[in-house]
Amino acid sequence: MAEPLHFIIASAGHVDHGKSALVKALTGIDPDRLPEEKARGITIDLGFAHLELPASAPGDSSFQLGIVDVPGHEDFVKNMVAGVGSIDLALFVVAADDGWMPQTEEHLQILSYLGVDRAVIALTKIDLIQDERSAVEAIRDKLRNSPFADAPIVPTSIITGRGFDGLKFALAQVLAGTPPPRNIGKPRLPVDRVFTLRGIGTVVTGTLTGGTLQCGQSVAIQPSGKVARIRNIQSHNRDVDVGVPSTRTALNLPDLSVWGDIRRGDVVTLAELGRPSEILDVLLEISPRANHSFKDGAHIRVHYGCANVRGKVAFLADKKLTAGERALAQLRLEASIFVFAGDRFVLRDSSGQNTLAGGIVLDPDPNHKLFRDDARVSFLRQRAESPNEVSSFAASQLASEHAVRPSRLLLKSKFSAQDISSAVSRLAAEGKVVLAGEFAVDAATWRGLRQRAADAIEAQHRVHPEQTGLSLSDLRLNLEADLAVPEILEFLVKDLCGNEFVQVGNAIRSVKHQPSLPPLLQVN
Ligand SMILES: Nc1nc2c(ncn2[C@@H]2O[C@H](COP(=O)(O)OP(=O)(O)OP(=O)(O)O)[C@@H](O)[C@H]2O)c(=O)[nH]1
Ligand SMILES: [Mg+2]
Repeated sequence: MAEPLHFIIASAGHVDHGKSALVKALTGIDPDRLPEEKARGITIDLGFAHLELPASAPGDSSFQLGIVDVPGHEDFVKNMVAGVGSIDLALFVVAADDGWMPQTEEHLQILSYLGVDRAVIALTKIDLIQDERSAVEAIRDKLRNSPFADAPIVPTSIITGRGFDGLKFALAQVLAGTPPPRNIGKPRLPVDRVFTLRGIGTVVTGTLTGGTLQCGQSVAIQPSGKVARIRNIQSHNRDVDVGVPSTRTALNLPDLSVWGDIRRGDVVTLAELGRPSEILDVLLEISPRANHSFKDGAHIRVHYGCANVRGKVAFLADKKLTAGERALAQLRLEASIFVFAGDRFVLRDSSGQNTLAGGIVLDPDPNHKLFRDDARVSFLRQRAESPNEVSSFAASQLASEHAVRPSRLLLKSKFSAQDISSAVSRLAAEGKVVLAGEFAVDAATWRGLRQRAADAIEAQHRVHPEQTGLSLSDLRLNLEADLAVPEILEFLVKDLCGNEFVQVGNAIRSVKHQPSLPPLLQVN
């Protein structure tokens, strides 16, 4: 029997369309847990449940699903966005009697911005209408030109019990074609709840992605950088030694206080995965379905993971972005955030009323001053063209940083160390990168260094023909300003000595050079 596969799904859709009732009917768990939610009959904050689904075909894996139930009310869209940051599939809900409504559309756009391209559509409250065919057709029509255009639509009713088996079957079918969650050795858990339990201490929950976390392990809390040790891990209410990707995960972090040490929106990760940033270079897009534009310099709120921060947009070239357009931009934030290259985010207006755009991080650690520099622009264009291409990311990083240890390359990215080192080997085989000991050096940088070294040696021969050549210490002095890392000089010398040059003791000379007296001292 194959191991069960873990996936995270989230409900989405307009207020009162039956999302929480559906989650309860599917799982037996009421996701509305706050007294105020019970009193008002609406969801305010995220709710959670879990479900096991049998395999869709004999011999296949079964599924363990973590379910996030989101609020549909327009006042709580920010909570909705916090719930759908790391999901594999949307349980997209439209009430048959009410049809397509404003937050149905807004949630659809948010999901597309975050790259969620799989869904099962539940046409709820089917007991309240007569003309089922027209209702299904109307939804299909609205889904046209969206990532969910071909998603199954399943009519359901909590009154008659109709549709739940069909819904589970549809979920299993779509998930059977969904790539299993990736373990790239870079665990991140965006925190969605923080609480304290008597005798246990601080507990945080979230959806773990990108890697595993273990009991006893030391973790970093970003953006503060605080360090803590995991005492205990639970997944779906069971103690586990190791938390795995795409599972709802609770971590007991007794070293931290709920008063100030950790809060919703923080990310639990590993200290070696880098620092947070306040400036991001990004590719922005406005959905072709949107009915607004926005301008250079706009004040916005960036929603990523379970957090949001205020900031300002600076477009690279454009002055205005309208529906269906994309643009390179820089986000300048009021607080630092921990994101990776390749992460997706949503921009909402600063008052939190409207969803404006979405985007993908191209560089989480850009140089603020170089934003409009030509080399920088081509770097960003290259990444924007293929945001999932590890080779293109590695090549552009090397072109910009010149020489990097492969183990430090693209640390804050969604590529595994293995993906990155294979990409570097490929680039080396193609002659785009030179491997110099522990460093990978951009080939153009290497050629430049080689040329400058050759020029310096030839100049030495001209000025001091009586000497053996240029001493290695003088060569180092000559190249100091251009050597991205001093350690690569040794490899440069080896490379030079491969053909036109030769090392003699502590000096390097051209193979053609024969020491002779300077012209002034030569006697005819
Ligand atoms: N007749 C009928 N009523 C339903 C059905 N599903 C849900 N309801 C009712 O619709 C109302 C809203 O249901 P909820 O599940 O709270 O809706 P929701 O989408 O979670 O709402 P928010 O979370 O606030 O956005 C409740 O009174 C439910 O009993 C259904 O299939 N048929
Ligand atoms: Mg609800």
